[in-house]
Amino acid sequence: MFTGLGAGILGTKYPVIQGGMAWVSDAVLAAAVSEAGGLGVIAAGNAPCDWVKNEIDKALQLTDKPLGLNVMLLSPFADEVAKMVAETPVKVIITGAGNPAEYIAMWKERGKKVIPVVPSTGLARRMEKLGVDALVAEGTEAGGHIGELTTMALLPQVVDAVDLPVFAAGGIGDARGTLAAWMLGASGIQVGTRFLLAHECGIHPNYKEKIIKAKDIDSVVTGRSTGHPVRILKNPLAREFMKREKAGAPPEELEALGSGCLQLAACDGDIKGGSFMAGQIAGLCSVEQSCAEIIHELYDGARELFLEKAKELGE
Ligand code: TUI
Repeated sequence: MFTGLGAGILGTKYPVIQGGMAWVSDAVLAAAVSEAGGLGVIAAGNAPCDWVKNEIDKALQLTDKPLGLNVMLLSPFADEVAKMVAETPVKVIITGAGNPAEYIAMWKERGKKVIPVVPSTGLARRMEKLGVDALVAEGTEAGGHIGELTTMALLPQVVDAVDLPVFAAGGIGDARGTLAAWMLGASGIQVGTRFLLAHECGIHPNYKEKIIKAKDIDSVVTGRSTGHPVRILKNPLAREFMKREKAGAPPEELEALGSGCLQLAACDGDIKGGSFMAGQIAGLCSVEQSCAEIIHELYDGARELFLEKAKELGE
């Protein structure tokens, strides 16, 4: 078990990572989060390497604070992106949706901080042996591509399994969630859904509206049958996907149905045909704020809450 805050490893003021959300986390959002003292993260998602390089260059013009890149390992461009980012000034590399083993030595040789997202203690231990700097333990409450375990169950088990800083992700949307993560042993947090409502987040207004209107039970998990479970908000696309999945549609048909739909949601605001990825905590996210306000509420709010609780328990 590692104790202490994770801001040191990130080189940031706050141990708060902005989740790398495909088609959402671009240069503007990432730079705004970094300027506000968190770790801004550009999401490579499924995008071509040139697009990712361009976003990195843009973000470096907007901030001189530490920046991260999320490498989505299921992407057809993952290998190219992994090699490209090694040669940039990006300080932190976060990986998702797979095992980054083959890239870790290359990134470490280039002085990068490497932080894989893990859905289990097994992968956490394997990553520690390969010399990563920290982990993100992401529970199934998260939006997008997810694992099986809840944050509540996964986080303390990962914390006990390794001697590395662990950032908690999945279901964290306010000061209470941040404090709960600390209490479970996290050194920091990764937050996605709440940043969808940041003023600096350039997604289509329809996407923001869907988050604001979302209730606790408004997300569903599609794609379990294809081996790529993805949490999205309910809409006609989600219902069609579930209908075909239930009817036993082949994985290729389902993959084809889902392909490109995240872009339709984030860029075009296609209410019916878009894939609106969001975590279960969307029901709690209802105000649009600046990145600085969000980080302040999460981090300083958790500190205040801790002092209040300690007083309450001491009485
Ligand atoms: O990666 C994410 N969330 C994402 S990626 C994404 S883009 C996408 N679009 C369509 C289909 C699939 C992806 C949207 N949201 N979160 C991090 C995360 N990583 N969640 C789960 C995992 C994970 C799963 C298995 C990490 C490692 C892993 O390892 C398996 C192995 O090989 O051991």
